[in-house]
Amino acid sequence: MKDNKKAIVTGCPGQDASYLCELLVEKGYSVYGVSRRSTRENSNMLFVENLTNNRYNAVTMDVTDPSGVSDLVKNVQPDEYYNLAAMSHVGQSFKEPASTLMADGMAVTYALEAIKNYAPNCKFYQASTSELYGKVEEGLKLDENSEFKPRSPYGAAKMYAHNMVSIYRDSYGIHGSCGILFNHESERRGLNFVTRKITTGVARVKCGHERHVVLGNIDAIRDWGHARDYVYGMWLMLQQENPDDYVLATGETASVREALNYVCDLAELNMDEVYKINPKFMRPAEVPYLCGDPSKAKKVLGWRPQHNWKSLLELMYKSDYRTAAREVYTYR
Ligand code: G4F
Repeated sequence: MKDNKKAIVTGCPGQDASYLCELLVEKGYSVYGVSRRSTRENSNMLFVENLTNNRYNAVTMDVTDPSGVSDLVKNVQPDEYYNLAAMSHVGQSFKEPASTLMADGMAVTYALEAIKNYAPNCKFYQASTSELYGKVEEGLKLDENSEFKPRSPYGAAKMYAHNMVSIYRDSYGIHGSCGILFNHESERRGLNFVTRKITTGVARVKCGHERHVVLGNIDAIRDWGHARDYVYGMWLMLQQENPDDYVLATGETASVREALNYVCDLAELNMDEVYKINPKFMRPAEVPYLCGDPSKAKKVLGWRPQHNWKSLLELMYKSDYRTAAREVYTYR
């Protein structure tokens, strides 16, 4: 690797950026970690900033501000740009469809324009998503050639971004790659995503802090892997000579119900006594089933996920249990 490669990483308060920044600093990059002022206090961000000393540069910027994005690219002259900033909660995107389009769609065009104009050799990674596929037949394993039919404002905005990367690749020769990532979770996952709601919720019930875990559609089926494995896949994509799109997934599925049951078993609790359903967590349109086929990433990138949904949930539950056990008892 050339001396002191430079990378811009957006979405720095998030789970994925925290793992990616750690990886890049470890590999000797100078990292410019972008976050909005309002999200700087997030614990993942502070964790990264503390850990990474002088190779990590915290940048406060909004990715929906085109002049901020182009100034950053012009000044930094990055070798790699990882676009992880997004309004990433699918359910919430129904409540704020227009701002989701700005953050998850338009911001990608601003980044691509900045790269085209000021750093045309910079390699670009776009966080695409399995939400692009929408409602598919159960049992199908989805790959890079499967049809995209998004069912949420989030999915639609991400589809626009996905198409723009391919357009800039074909039209201007930009090295832009999209990772079509299936659900990826970790001990750092936001508390409003279902795996973390389950692991933290069950841990809190076990410790007596709460009575129930309250969920929405527990019949949904997902392909869950560990975020640390997936950010390594992002990095691998940008080390290739040619840009391309890759599915990252485990190829295994479980329903939300199975995930909950598994975590309740770990906690030695009876699932039926632990959960409640609240329709407020149901979505206007659901994606009932998603399972990925990561064959291309395995073959071309040599990528292998180290975790499946069970080992992932076990790590998450143990971490959340340690936290809950330290908390003062609040419920009886
Ligand atoms: O954990 P989730 O909110 O993840 P979702 O919607 O699949 O999206 C995540 O993965 C995508 C990759 O495919 C990313 F692009 C996206 O940014 C995000 O990271 O929900 C998973 C499933 C859904 O079917 C949801 O309806 O769990 C169901 N669910 C049931 N009860 C719930 C709940 N989801 C949430 N967030 N909260 C619940 O109480």
